[in-house]
Amino acid sequence: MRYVWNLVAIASIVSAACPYMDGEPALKGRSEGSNEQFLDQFTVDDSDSYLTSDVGGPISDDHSLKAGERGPTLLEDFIFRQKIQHFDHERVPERAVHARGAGAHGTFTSYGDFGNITAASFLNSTGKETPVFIRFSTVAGSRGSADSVRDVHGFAVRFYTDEGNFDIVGNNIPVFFIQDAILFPDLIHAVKPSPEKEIPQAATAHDSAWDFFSQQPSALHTLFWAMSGNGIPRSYRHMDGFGIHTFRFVTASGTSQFVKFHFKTKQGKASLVWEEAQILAGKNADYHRDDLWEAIESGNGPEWEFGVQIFDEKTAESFPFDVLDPTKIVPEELVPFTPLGLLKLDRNPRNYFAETEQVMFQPGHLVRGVDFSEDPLLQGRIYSYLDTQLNRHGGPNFEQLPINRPHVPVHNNNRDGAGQNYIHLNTAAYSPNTLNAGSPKQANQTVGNGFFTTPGRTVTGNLVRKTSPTFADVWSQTRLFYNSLIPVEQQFLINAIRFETAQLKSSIVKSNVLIQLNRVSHDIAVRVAAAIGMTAPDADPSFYNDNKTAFVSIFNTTLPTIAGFKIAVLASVSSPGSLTQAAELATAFAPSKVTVAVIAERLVPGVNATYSAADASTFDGVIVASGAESLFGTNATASTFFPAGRPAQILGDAYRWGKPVGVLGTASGVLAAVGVPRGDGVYVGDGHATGFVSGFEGGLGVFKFVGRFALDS
Ligand code: HDD
Repeated sequence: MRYVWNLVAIASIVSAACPYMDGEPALKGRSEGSNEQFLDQFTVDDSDSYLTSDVGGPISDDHSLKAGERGPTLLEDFIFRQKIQHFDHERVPERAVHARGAGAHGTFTSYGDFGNITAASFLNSTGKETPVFIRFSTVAGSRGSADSVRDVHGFAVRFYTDEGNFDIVGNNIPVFFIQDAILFPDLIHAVKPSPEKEIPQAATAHDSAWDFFSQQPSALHTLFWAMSGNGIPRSYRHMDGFGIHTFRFVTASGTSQFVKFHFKTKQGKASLVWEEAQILAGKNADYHRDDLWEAIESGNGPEWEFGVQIFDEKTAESFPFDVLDPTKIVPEELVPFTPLGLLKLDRNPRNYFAETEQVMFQPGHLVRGVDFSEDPLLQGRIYSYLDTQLNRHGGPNFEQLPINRPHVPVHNNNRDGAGQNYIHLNTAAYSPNTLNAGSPKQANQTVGNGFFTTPGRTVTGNLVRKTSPTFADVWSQTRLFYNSLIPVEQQFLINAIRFETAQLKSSIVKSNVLIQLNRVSHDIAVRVAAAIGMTAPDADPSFYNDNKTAFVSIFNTTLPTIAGFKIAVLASVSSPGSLTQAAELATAFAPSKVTVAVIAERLVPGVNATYSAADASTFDGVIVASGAESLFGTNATASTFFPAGRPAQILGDAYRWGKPVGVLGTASGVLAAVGVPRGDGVYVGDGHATGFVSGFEGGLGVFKFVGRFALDS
């Protein structure tokens, strides 16, 4: 038997767990290593081992202990009881929100020494590396729901800094639905499936959600972002992340400024279209987690530039909105983005439960140099996350789980509790003490490099249960967002609202929705009303503005990289030439890190998937190889290997969903057969890959050919 916690690993666990051992703490400086190195000490390798009980003795557990071969199982069968009991307790409560998600490890590298704006140590020198773990998620769905549902997406980042863990628990949308944390249970109850039927899963296309949105119009701005392409990103890699609230950066000497945290994707922002996202939810419910996993495994780990919008409190007072209101962005025209470093994900978790499921983020995980603002949504979150972790873990020691442990030693007087891992040697677990020479000592701004609240941060006021009047205008920035989209994005947004509101049963809710939409734009209200058999209220120009901001549109850019994209080459086993050409295409696309999946009727060498399994929604582009044309059009050969018309459907869907499509050599005739007109994003090659490939790569960078989508006249 070999239980592979080797002696070195055990020694480091012991020293990690015993912060009061003689000499320097063993983990000091470990944050310079990767998360992988840190977590190595907790891994279990079962190779070449015998099965043991939970307490280490070798056993066999493939039969229960019975009184006779046909007899009952005996109470003395501790092996049976241990195995079944552990199984019975395998699940922990899923997250109350953001239950569905995927995570990965990586590294943050600081661009410089930013000591002039923050005392945060992970930003104090050029090239300084800090391990990170990010978990992406959707909000409303259960743990087993589909990745491509329409939703706000979580973007939670943990920096394992050398002064403790710092979490930014953000979203891919820079604003939030409500302005006061006390409304969060109301928001979530309205959005989650109905209590009696638990329907619909992971969707807001139901009455209670829109009842809440229209009664609580602070939700409109976030709702508009979610109904746009931001609600259905191409992948986790293709979305930005935002800290949303205003925070403070504080320097070592105590001067502070407001900051907004941003993570800007280096892959470019890209979005699915709605029908494609819906079909994808059935064809590959794990699409986003697959994409992230594959990108990292193939060496194309995604990157984000981390930075802030930084401004002093006096400047904030000049803005026509309140920066403490989480339903507002600070347009980059007012305060530009200051890049601080690069974040790269490069390692997948080795155990989903231990790492991704047990990571427990908290907005209250702050480090020296960062402070809260008075945003009432943020204030409430500081409580809720700690509380929910207690519920999920069943006790207060969840910070000791490997994925949650800081990479620096923990010294405090918190003691005991379920699942206590540490063997504390200090018997004077209180402060002040003399029996342990006063340790652990209090650390603050000047002593011990401690966390400190911004000096001079003052608040005054009467106790009130009210929203600040400075939070009252919830329509102007909703309209600012809408104005800043290109026409096809505006159309998608309107179509999304049409799709959702057409499923509402209550005409009162529908008319309340129209009242609110009309305060954003009369045009939107009219266009939605037309789809749901209602009449829009009269225009109210007192609400309207023509302002625009850059950086919010998704569809008007070309992606900076297509690495990690996947295209389908449609081939036929009855045309060996088409398979050869597919293989040539795979080689030709390899330098741009685009993967080719060869699709054919059946699996033979060189074919990656069958027509019955393949679907256009899972590919970023589709090419028909020369020789595969017999599978298309009215004379297509019937086959028992796939549903009738599937090859044509893959090509046609790809075109309808705005993807680049291509045909080579003798397959060029299939365009007409499938009803795909020649035009932007339709590539026709003479039978050879060369010039064709670079054109097609350009099409992948365009990603969505927006001219193919209809606009309201
Ligand atoms: Fe929250 C999870 C993001 C408001 C209460 N939230 C959670 C996660 C993300 C966010 C990304 C998943 C973290 C992970 O991957 O483990 N939440 C936000 C953002 C908000 C926000 C960006 C507004 C700006 N949340 C918010 C409020 C409350 C909560 C106002 C309660 C008062 N959120 C929770 C929670 C969760 C959570 C119930 C569920 C699981 C967890 O905390 O760890 O406590």
